[in-house]
Amino acid sequence: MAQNKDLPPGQRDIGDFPRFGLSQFARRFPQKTNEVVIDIRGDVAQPIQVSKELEQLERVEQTSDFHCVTTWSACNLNWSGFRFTDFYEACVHEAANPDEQAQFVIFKGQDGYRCSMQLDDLLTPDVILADRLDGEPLSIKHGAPIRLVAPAHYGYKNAKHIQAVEFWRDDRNYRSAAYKFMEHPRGRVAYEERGRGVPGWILRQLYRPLIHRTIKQFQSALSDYLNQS
Ligand SMILES: Nc1nc2c(c(=O)[nH]1)N[C@H]1C(S)=C(S)[C@@H](COP(=O)(O)O)O[C@H]1N2
Ligand SMILES: [Mo]
Repeated sequence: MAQNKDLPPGQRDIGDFPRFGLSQFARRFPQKTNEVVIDIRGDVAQPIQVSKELEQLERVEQTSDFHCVTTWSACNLNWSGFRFTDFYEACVHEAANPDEQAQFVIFKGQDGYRCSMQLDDLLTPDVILADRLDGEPLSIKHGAPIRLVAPAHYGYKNAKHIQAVEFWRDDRNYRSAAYKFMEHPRGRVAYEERGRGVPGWILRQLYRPLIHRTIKQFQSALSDYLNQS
């Protein structure tokens, strides 16, 4: 455990990388994990599907820390995948042609999860669509077949099991998976943008007591699932 490492405000190294999320998703799992298929839609000229095209992109490796909004952090995770900027430029921009004003991006997971990001925040070199962790194909535990890794943003922006990415002019078509206060429009870790309208340091206190039981819940849900299938 990198105990002395400087972590962002309010974060603690948990020394592990647990499966985690909102409790209503603990028992929901992706149906299709052997193949990447991402629907691109929203305010686009042409809705498209991106699948094998991804493999044409430069593969990048990245070691980064992961910060859950509930205050646990997992350090030095070794991801492999494709830069979101490359994905946007090569697979989305020309083929789907999103409206120039389409800054509001919604990610949807095969488990029904959804979260939003601003396009500008996604077009930085450390944001990747990861399909490998520690040299292995991404497991169901961590987002098979592909997930977003945005280390400067809280875990809840790092959508797992991605099945659709939508580019919208505004947030009219968006229903947050959680209570509204739980999702900050940007969710940057460095600025402690944990939630909307509630200071980050208050949410720290509110969330911290939930970590242990949430990890247990997600763990037993996954082992039940793996045992029955
Ligand atoms: N599809 C999907 N993505 C998700 C979630 C989820 O429940 N479903 N939970 C989010 C939250 S709150 C966190 S902290 C991270 C956890 O990622 P992990 O399970 O790989 O640790 O995934 C995020 N992305
Ligand atoms: Mo989280």
